[in-house]
Amino acid sequence: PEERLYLDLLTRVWEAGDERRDRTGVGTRSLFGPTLRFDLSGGRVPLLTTKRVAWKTAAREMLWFLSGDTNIRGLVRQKVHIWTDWPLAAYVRATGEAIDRDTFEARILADDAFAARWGELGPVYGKQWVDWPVYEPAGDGLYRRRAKGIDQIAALLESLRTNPMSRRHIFTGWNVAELDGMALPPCHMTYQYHVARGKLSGMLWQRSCDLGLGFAFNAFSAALLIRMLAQQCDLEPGELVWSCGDAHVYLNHEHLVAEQTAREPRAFPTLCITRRPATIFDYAIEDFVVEGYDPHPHIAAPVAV
Ligand code: DHF
Ligand code: TMP
Repeated sequence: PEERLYLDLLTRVWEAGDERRDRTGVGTRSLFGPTLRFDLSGGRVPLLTTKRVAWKTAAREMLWFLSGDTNIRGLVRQKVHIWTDWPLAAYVRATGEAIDRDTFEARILADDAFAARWGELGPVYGKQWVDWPVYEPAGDGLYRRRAKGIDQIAALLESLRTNPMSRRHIFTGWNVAELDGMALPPCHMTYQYHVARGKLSGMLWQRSCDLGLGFAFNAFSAALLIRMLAQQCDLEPGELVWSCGDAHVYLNHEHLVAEQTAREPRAFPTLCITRRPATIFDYAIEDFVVEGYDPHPHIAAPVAV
């Protein structure tokens, strides 16, 4: 099974990676520049089978990106907790208040002003993808922000439809001028697409990957997005090419590496999209069905904040 590519990378990074202190203080072993390719034909998606992956959580996150939302409230409402730790850490840093995750999330849900102040991740993925800010001259050497920014996703679909052979099917979250305001600078930062023989392939450039936690989500999400885009352009799915800068394993994920690499990978499942929504922005979680997913049990691992 194709999952071997991932398991081999996990092993290689763990055994041969450069051990270093990282931003989080946890420590990682890291290798630079791996590329993995996954075949999406027949509806197959790279959803890991050597541990159960919460693919609906990843799909909800992708829909949240496409909605342009950057506040965790929209995720917490759907019981998606994967982004809570960063606003929570900012809150604790700013106020010194000892508050647990559940209480923090409850306040995000209950209190509009609290959510607006503390649930915001800054101009991260969703903002840059569908509303990249544009400034225009307002006279006297001043610039004013245009009410509506650039919708990179709509522009991408337009270019896929009208000029499929283009080498410019790209969108990116890496807005250099706005990195400072983001809770985390984008990890899955640049996406490029390619049309050949009626198939849509996609490449994800990920600057930094937590192989034990983030990878499972990132690979599935990137494949899901290719599938949605392909459906919207009447193309068949081609390949996902995943290219990474710093590919690392956190030192406190040793148990995950040992357990997961000891397991026998199974065939990847298939993803069925049960409806054709009017636009890329109209998908709902109910539209996605994963078939033939038979994973080994989940392996819990701490996330480095
Ligand atoms: N920081 C680090 N250190 N690693 C990450 O993977 C990461 N990912 C981010 C933000 N910052 C990050 C956003 N994506 C989980 C998965 C993806 C994600 C953040 C967190 C996570 O905790 N996954 C667990 C639980 C999943 C669940 O809630 O169901 C897992 O076991 O997959
Ligand atoms: P960094 O900004 O110092 O690179 O830290 C970000 C960490 O989060 C790093 O371990 C990579 C990980 N990460 C992923 O692997 N995938 C993701 O989608 C996100 C948001 C983060």
